[in-house]
Amino acid sequence: MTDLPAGYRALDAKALANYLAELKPVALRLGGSPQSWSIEEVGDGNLNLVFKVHGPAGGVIVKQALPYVRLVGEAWPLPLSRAHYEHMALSGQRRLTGALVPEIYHYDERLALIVMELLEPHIIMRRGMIAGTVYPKFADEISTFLAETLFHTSDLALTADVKKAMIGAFSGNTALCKITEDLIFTDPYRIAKLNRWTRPQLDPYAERFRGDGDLKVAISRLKLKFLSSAEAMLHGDLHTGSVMLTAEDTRVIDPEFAFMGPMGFDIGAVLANFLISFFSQAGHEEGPGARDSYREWILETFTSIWEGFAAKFLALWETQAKGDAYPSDLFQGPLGVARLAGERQAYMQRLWADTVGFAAAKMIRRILGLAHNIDLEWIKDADMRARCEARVLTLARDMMVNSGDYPTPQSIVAAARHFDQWQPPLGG
Ligand code: SR1
Ligand code: MG
Repeated sequence: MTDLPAGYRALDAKALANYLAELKPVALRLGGSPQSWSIEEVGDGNLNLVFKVHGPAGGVIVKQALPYVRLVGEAWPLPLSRAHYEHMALSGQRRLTGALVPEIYHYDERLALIVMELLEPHIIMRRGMIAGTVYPKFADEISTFLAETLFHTSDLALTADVKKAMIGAFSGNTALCKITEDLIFTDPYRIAKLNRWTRPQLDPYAERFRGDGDLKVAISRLKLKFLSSAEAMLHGDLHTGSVMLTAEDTRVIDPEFAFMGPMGFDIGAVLANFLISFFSQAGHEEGPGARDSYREWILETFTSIWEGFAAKFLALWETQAKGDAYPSDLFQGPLGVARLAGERQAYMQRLWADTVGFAAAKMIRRILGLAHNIDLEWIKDADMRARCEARVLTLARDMMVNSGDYPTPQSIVAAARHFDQWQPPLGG
């Protein structure tokens, strides 16, 4: 176990009530006396404690980091400092996107604890998509979140000194980055103790991926980019479990994996989870085809997320480029303006290619690695689940190795439709 800082203790409901009673603004928000508060531990993520607290006047969420990985237990220590990075990222995202992230009411570095806005009646997006719920505003809101957070923390918007200070500020979040480096970019492609998959059905896929030289080169290039490309402040774990929403309101939560990394990693995370959801629908629909219109919504939204992001990011670049990259002195006059416009298009194409690769990596890790998604895990029939998973794996492998075949979101949508009809061979 890592050494715990003086004063740290993991809180239970009673200790939390006593603690919150001393935080006057929070106690006021809850109203009544601590005895009248209901406190429920609701954490269903892989790492932390999460408490929902209701009082007669209102509610709050309290998130506390544990000194180990909750999913695995005390045998896997994890620094409490992740709460510091989460708090820093959440504050930055709030400043940049307003109400697209929850409001923070209190932060306690010693207890690695954040008190924040209770989001009700919001639910975790992944659960909503398993239930087949349409979120008409999501593409617009998540593309705004991505464009604002990525643009404004990049060299396009920041001067080099400010950007480097940000790199410094996030540079200590190494343990969380290491989780990603291992679980996403390495373990699924080798024999690793924590890997798991639907067995025996996917045994041939797991074995093939471990022996696939082209795939291992492709994932290693992506890992190098993740390790070395400090383009912007990333959320770092932007899957559909990190989004709480209603049809009207989207909030991005849980940025404890935040660091300065390649933009495509965040965008790819969102898109990967849409593809996983798309392929999982066969395992959730009442009968074949019953979720067809929902499938269409997923694919339309997939395209709109990238297109919305690209349009908003380019608009920010055209109007708010105050950073040290692409100095305006070098792009004066009609010729210079035209060159810069062409370069912006080339930049977006490169960013799209990164996004496709990172999305593929995120799809594969959820099927062959440690941490899986309930979109697929909740499919009880193992053969059905394995068929859905084999489709995800097969598209993801092609996206990663033959990324040039996927120059647009529409090209991925077409491939997704194709693979959704495919009857994959299974092992066992
Ligand atoms: C050991 S943590 C496993 C996963 O949970 C988080 O949500 C991240 O995705 C991480 O990779
Ligand atoms: Mg999380």
